[in-house]
Amino acid sequence: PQSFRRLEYCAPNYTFAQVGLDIALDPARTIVKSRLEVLPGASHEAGSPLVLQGHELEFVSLRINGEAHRQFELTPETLIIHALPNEGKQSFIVEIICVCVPEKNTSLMGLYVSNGNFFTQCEAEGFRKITYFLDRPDVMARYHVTLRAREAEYPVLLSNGNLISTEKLPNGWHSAVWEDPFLKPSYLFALVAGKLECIEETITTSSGAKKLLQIWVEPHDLKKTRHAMDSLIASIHWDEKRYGLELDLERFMIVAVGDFNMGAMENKGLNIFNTKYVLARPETATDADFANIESVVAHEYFHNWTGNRVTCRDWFQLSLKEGLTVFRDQEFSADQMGSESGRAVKRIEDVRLLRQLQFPEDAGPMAHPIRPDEYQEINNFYTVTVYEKGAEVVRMYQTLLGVDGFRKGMDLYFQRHDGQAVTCDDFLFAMADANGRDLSQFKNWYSQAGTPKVRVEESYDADKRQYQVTLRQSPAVNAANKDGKPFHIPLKMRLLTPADDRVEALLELTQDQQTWNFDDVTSRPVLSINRSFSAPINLDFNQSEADLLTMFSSDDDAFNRWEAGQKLAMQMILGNRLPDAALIEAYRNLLTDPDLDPAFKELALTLPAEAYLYEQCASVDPQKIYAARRAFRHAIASELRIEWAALYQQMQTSGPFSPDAASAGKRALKNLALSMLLEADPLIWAPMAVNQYQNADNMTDRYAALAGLVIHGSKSAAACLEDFYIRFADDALVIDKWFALQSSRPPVANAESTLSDVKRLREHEAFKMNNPNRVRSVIHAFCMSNPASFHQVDGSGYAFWAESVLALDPINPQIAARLARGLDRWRHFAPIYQEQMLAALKRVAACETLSADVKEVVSKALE
Ligand code: HT7
Ligand code: ZN
Repeated sequence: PQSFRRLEYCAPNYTFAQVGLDIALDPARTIVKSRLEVLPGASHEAGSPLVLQGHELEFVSLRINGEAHRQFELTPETLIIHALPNEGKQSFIVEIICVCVPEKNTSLMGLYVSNGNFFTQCEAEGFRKITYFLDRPDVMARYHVTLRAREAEYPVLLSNGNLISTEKLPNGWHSAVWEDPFLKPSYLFALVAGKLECIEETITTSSGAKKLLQIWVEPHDLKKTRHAMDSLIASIHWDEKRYGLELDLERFMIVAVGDFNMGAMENKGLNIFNTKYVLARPETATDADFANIESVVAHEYFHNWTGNRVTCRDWFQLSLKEGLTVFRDQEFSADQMGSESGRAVKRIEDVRLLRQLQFPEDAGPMAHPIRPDEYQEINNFYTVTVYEKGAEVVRMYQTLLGVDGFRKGMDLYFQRHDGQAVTCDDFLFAMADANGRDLSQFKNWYSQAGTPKVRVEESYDADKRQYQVTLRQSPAVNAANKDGKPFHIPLKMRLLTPADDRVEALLELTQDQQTWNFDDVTSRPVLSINRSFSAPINLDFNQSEADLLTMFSSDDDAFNRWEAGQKLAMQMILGNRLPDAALIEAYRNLLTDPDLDPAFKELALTLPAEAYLYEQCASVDPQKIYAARRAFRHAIASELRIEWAALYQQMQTSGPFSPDAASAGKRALKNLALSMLLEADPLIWAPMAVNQYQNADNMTDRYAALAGLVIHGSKSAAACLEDFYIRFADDALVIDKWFALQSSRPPVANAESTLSDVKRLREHEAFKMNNPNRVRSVIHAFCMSNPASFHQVDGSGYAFWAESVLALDPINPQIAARLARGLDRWRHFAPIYQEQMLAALKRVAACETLSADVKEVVSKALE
């Protein structure tokens, strides 16, 4: 298979000044006419051909400067045009006509049909499925787009930028002309056509300009768009206030589509969203859904500057826009929480996700630096490493430079690079230059994979009242990280002493080993280090359980307070121990503390996920870990049953539903209490859960009650599941929840296996193999989010995985490749599991017609 390498980057030999597109939309035969004003590019050599990418297109004709042109070659992936009139610096016009077939496009890349409407997805390399083009992000052009379609079926015609004109055409057709005033790469092109309606708002931005905001959905979904609109308005104001960045278009549109490979897409002025990240009403969406919508709307909006105005030179630089934009959306969501403790809750949630998903990726066969050096299929590199670790790297600039220093860096970045396609180095130089700092060692974060480990050793001299800490870093050594150069690691720390000595510092660990001394420390302190998770590392620190308990009850850094509790629980679970009396007492004190944020309590009493526990083991036995974790949970549930019952009452909310952070936190703690009560005494508490299920006025509470009944194997679960399906049969996103809940059910004593349920769900009339959300809610939920049911010693879960990857691949390689990642870490498991996983991997690898996407994943797993 072909590999692409970062260091082989060549500037384009041609570029486009203007792109004219005339697209006659027809599901069976869409005719695309392009008119390209071509100029010599940075690497132009006289006589060189113009090589355009094109994929699954029917070529019709080629003209140059108005004349039919016959000197060209067609390959399955390219149109190579020779004998061009390009001597000197003059531009020439290339006109191409080609045809694509949207109704047959199940990959959901390029132009496709979803529920009778047309949509596009061009990032990363989908534009070449619409027309022949220099489909690379460093070719930026102005687009003038004419859309044509039958008016009765496609009354709405949208594209990027400003609407210039509309026209009625013969035979029931109509057209719309759109012009985007900004330079953009092809991956930001979009069109939408169909029977859609919108809600709209006009807002005034910081310069006093009026802007039109629209959210387009299928008519029956209009009532579910308010939260997305509020989130968009909040995002626009936040970007003005925090970064001085204003919306640059007269009109900004969001469109929701039910068939979509990812969360959303930041096409210039025409963001296209998975319905999951737009549609919400209290009766159908959970608090988590409301929060996700807010953050995804913000993320895509923030791309308008970090991604669109300044874009990536090549796809190796993906983290330039994604890491930065995730950091921005994290900061936005933290600010929306409305309190300091809310900010900490958001930070804990983000770190939890990073450690559950990114740390394993960084330790497995697909490990790559946030700026990868090589790929076979770029779609496989939209990873938690590029996104979430990338965001951590951006956060470290802010930790090192301060919030003001970071802002200066951002200002310089836009001053230097607005309208350009640039690299991660350009971002680093802007940060360094704006602050007069040498960040050359910081570059290692971009080039080395793996989670660094930092070992902590400490000593205290009571006579001298001196405390000493030594830190040693060891970059993870793996295939993707051969050099193992030391990172520049910012570690926030504080010494906790009864006298509150207020010793606080930002330690910059830049060498393999460094020692710091602190004077006037009145007694042996407890070291609180990597506060707020200031660096994405693993700490190797043998802190005593007594010190961890001190931190769990009193660290003023909420992240480290939570972390101490996680560490205590983790050590006990992995040692197959139950919580001891001291820990139960600490839990009790925390749960009954009237001053603590309920959302924080919920996080503190939620045990580390199985995926994170796996990371602490040399050889994983999923069944043993599940049993130990479940026993630990059962003990917390039983020992604290009085507290749980009290909390269940105290955390009831009154008045109309609001998704704000404080109300959501109360619901989260109430529903954790319900789940714990079911864990402790399922027969006693099931009626209360059924009551909550039946009487809830919002999806958070209804779903939590249903999940509690299903997970704890209650007899009432079946009837409630049936009721849920009938109640919400018309709402695809809620039916996804119904599927996902059953597929992610952990093993229940005396019940049929979850796998047999999943196989039955796959035959359900509402299951659709072509719809990514539905597939994710059944297949991915089982294989990727239900470890205790998936990892069976008989290999039945893995056989199902192999079957599913092979079935999905011809339909949608991206979705299949995500699933293929499910066995990445096979070498990390106990031998009895390994053998079965290997057999399943080999079965997939043996398929001769695998997509490049799946092939890359399974061949790296088998390397
Ligand atoms: N930038 C967007 C990436 C994306 C995408 C990539 C490949 C295939 C389909 C896709 N849909 C969206 C999403 C984002 O980070 O905002
Ligand atoms: Zn993004």
